[in-house]
Amino acid sequence: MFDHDDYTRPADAGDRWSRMAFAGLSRSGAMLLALAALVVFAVTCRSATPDDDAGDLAASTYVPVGEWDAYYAFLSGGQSGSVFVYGLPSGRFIRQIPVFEPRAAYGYANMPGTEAYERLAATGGFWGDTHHPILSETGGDYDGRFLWINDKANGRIARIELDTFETVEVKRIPNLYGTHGVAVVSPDTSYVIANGEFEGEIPRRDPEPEGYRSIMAFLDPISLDPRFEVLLPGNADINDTSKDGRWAFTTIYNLERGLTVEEMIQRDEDAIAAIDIHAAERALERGEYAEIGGVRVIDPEQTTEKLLYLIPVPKNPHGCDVDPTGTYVMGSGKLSPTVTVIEIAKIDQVESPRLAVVAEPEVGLGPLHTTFDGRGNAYTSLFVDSQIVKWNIAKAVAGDPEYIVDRVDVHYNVGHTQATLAETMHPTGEYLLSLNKLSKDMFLPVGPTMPENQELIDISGERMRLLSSFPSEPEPHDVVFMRAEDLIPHVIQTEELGPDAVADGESRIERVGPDEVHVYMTAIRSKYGLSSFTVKQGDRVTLRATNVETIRDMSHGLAIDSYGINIALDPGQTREVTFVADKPGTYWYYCTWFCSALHLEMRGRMLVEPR
Ligand code: RUQ
Ligand code: CUA
Ligand code: CA
Repeated sequence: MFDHDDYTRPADAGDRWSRMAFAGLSRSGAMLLALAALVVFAVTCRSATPDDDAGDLAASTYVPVGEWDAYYAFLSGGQSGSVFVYGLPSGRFIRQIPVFEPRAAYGYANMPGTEAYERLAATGGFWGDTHHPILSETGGDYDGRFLWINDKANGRIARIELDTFETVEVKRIPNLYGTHGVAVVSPDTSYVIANGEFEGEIPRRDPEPEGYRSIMAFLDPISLDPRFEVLLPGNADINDTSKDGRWAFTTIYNLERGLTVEEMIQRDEDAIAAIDIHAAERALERGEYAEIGGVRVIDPEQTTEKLLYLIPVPKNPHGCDVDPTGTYVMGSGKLSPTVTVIEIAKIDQVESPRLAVVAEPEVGLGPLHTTFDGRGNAYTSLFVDSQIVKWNIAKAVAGDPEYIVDRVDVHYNVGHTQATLAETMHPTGEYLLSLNKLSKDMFLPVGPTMPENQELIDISGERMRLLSSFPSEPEPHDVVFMRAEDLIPHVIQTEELGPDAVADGESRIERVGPDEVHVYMTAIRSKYGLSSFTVKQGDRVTLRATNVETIRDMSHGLAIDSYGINIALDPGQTREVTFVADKPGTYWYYCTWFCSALHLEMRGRMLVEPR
């Protein structure tokens, strides 16, 4: 065994300095310290969960060979532009769902002329910065239909169908600068909301910072086109919604409307903005909007009815989380060691929005996100302290000083944290994932940049138990879970042969014009319908291929050597690509999925005759 301590840079001497210092500091001193630590990253020591035997911990994540995990975990793939699917509790990596990037194995956006390729090209290109996966809900519970995810880098959002785990829609959101927070409007996914985190002039024209605004877009969940948008002061960061379809919330960390870091941390308070969706819908009916970029845009300052409430939250808050009962929305303080608890029913009933704040428990340094177990406890990630802190909501609201239940060290600098089904009205309170921004020396070194680290924590008991850790590509911001038993019935086994399918025995080549040919091809173990076809140099070739297998998992591919083509085919699937056969000679096509003992023999020739 390697002693990996030999391979690490020396850890900072000030182990746990931040929390110890915090204990003896005033709140404003702690805030400054938090700010400094946000920049330099506090370093803590790795520590196992002390009371537990390693064997017990291993046993609680062990899933026997051939058996299935209890949960799907959908992690945002960060700058990969994908969604990563893991099984939990084992931490098995199951699938990468390509969203904003091409992936040849699944025939996703890997060739010009395919639907997915053209969609990405038209909306901003072949990479993304995905942050927040969200799941469709019916009646406040996950219905297993769709997953949406944002692309902060290109103002986009995408929809994935969970029956096939495929990305089926990608749209750029008009008028929006940097899609960041996304959420479904509970309980029935009446909208998908998306925040533009960056502010700017709307519509985009010559830069004039005085007029900068940001936007929350209310999208049609299927088409992803905005039904309307609402202008906001400052910037819109992370969002969530109430459980009754009425309220959309977002944190704003820059009410200063500053352009530099220094300017953005001037004030002691920023806000959670609450948008009354029903009031916004009534404003639309009264015509109280401007049409900008083809979208109905509401300015809350111009409506007859009040629809925007700004509730003060200290200081540059980040996470915005509604508890499973829909009673509270919580802003995690980031530069303040607090979580601000707002009672949703009070927002439009109190004289000043400040009076809707019913608790502001101190939880530790750098609180970023809060999640829930459905038993009245909240779990807040502490970026600076590198901890998950468990606290009791009712006690905090009642002013009982004993609201902290437990803390667990994580490795290191946690951003998002999410408990199983915590976004629904029925969390299972079983596991929590800590998505840590730094792994430092946790894994085998792979150069100066290390993988990110997820840690699985058992939250079923009073005390948290850190069970396991597993790495991932940068940067898995956030995660959502589905119970395996809830999703499995939705997952398609094989595609139905469609009307455009090439039937068994009907492979052929047709010349349809002087320089235009159509090729129809079947694939089945272990041969193609045509063992060769001949075209003329310069022909436009439309190649349609069908995988005529009826057995699950019997995928085939059809890649053409040196022509940049790979048609990946699920069982039953038909796909088509058009290309110009501009190079003369012999070009083997071959199967890219290892499908049988004669997989290597599953090949044929495209013969391109010189003109
Ligand atoms: S953010 S680490 Cu893009 Cu979700 Cu909070
Ligand atoms: Cu078909 Cu390999
Ligand atoms: Ca601020």
